Amino acid sequence: MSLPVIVIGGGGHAKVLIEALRRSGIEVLGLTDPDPKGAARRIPGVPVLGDDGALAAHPPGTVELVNGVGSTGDTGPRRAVFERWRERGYGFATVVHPSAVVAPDAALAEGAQVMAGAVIQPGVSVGADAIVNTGAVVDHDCAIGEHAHIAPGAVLSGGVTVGAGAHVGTGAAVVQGVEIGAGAVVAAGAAVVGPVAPGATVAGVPARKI
Ligand code: JB2
Repeated sequence: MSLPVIVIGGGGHAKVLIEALRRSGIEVLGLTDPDPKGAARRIPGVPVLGDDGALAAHPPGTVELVNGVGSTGDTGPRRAVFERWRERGYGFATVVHPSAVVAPDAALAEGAQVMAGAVIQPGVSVGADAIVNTGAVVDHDCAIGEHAHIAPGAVLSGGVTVGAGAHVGTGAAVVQGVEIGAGAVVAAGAAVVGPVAPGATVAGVPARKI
């Protein structure tokens, strides 16, 4: 049986995760946020345990954490949350919305999050703490690095590699076999037809460095 979970963060991403967790029958003990009152307003119906100090009452092994801090380009703050609590011995639950289609041989690492309506085809690997967000399509044999974010509606054709911490924006399309470097940002709606260097930002159709 899976452990109950605590969600770190009380914003938009946390709200979406809590819906996925509840639909999956996973017990959500509550969430933490540096602004507990604001979080309670934003996400009604979920116990707000306080700021992250509240985790002291829930030691590693008694709960799993869910990283509710999302990202819109800079994946650093999200990565920092994952690494901080991992170092203190906590494990992170892998979250898959029941409406997602995930091939049986796809490999989802610790803390990976696959949101409603996403499709993950055979041979795909999704790294630790990475997000495949609402309605994104990840076709066969793609490799998504840790902490990367494939935003809602983005489409990766077969064999695409996304480096650690990279962000593929909402509705972007990436042709087959392309490599997107670590920390790169693909703007929303871009069409990526060639490699993207680590740390680069690309936008447009076809996508060019900006
Ligand atoms: O260290 C932390 C921490 N840092 C930020 N610990 C805890 N417990 N909470 C933290 N937070 C909290 O995360 C902030 O106080 C804030 O309440 C929340 C972030 O909320 P926000 O709505 O600004 O962003 P988000 O990360 O939930 O969502 C972004 O990324 C998603 C993937 C949004 O832009 C969404 O539109 C997007 N879908």
